[in-house]
Amino acid sequence: MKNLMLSTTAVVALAGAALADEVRVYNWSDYIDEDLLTKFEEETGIDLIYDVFDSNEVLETKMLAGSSGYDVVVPSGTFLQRQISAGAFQKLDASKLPNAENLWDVVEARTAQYDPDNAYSINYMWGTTGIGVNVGKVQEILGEDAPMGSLELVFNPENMEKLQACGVHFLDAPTEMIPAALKFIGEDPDSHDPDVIAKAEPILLGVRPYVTKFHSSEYINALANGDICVAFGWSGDILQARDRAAEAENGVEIAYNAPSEGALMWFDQMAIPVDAPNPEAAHVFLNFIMDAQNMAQASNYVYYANGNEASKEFLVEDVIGDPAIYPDEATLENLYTTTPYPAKVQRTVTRMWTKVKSGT
Ligand code: SPD
Repeated sequence: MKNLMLSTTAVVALAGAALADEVRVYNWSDYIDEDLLTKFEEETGIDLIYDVFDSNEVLETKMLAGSSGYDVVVPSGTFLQRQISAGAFQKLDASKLPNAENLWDVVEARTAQYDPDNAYSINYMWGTTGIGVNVGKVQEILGEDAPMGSLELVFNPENMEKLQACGVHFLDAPTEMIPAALKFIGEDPDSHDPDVIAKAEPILLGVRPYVTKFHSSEYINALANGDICVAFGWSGDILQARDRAAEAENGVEIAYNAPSEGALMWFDQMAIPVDAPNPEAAHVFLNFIMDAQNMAQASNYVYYANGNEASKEFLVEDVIGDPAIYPDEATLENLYTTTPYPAKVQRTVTRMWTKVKSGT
């Protein structure tokens, strides 16, 4: 009788158990409910080694060098596309992923632009890049009508000069910050034309003196603790900062706004490296993640939308009902996506970013 109660995940796990007793996963920081990791080990009997990163560039360096030692990694769509072309991933074995029936065709249609037929990846989470504010502090400095939902807040030097006193973090992510600066001046954020991309440099250098730090994960606690008042960061991370501040009852009110001028929409995809030590266990992990209740538990914890339609009935109202997480039609129309830069343009972008960060 007991066997009859086994979930699909456990059945698939047992089938692969002889080959798979360890899985190594490399995911973004602050991106999962750790109870799910324990649940995976208990349900499948597979040991899980879970490491984190906060930069696509760091992950890409490992993927392109090979022999990362990881079984599952999570690049964003544009990076995934380039890494697929470089031969970094293996095709998924659909026969080992019965929970793929839970996936959401609307998201699959969008992720197919990076991974045709979604042959190499499944969507984990998706979100937007925008502005996190400490509402009280920003209004104290810029007044009640502070442009908290506009790129004016972070790219207009007059605002940034005033905000530097309370602290501003920018993502250390050139492929996000440069498109945002281009959007601010009305240029195509997905331009691959070096002459257009060059227009982002004076915008970024103009506010550089007022940026406290370029970092892609510290801003969560820094916002929550009141150590900074503005972060240009990722939607769910800023919403997690909002909750951490509320839990601490420290009087800090954090809000997230997708910029009114338009926000980047991105997709983080789980994929199996071509040289994964344990692809069997990797498939078991992906199938576990695609379980509707597991996926809902992850989204309910990290405040990011996921690509799993069946999970929606298990999402709490604070998540499924928040247009900052699950955008309504009007919000969706104001989101843009980007495509990978060709190698030569990428080098230009990397050089520009080094210059911006050093402030010279
Ligand atoms: N803390 C998790 C943040 C995940 C952000 N994903 C990166 C998206 C890049 N476009």
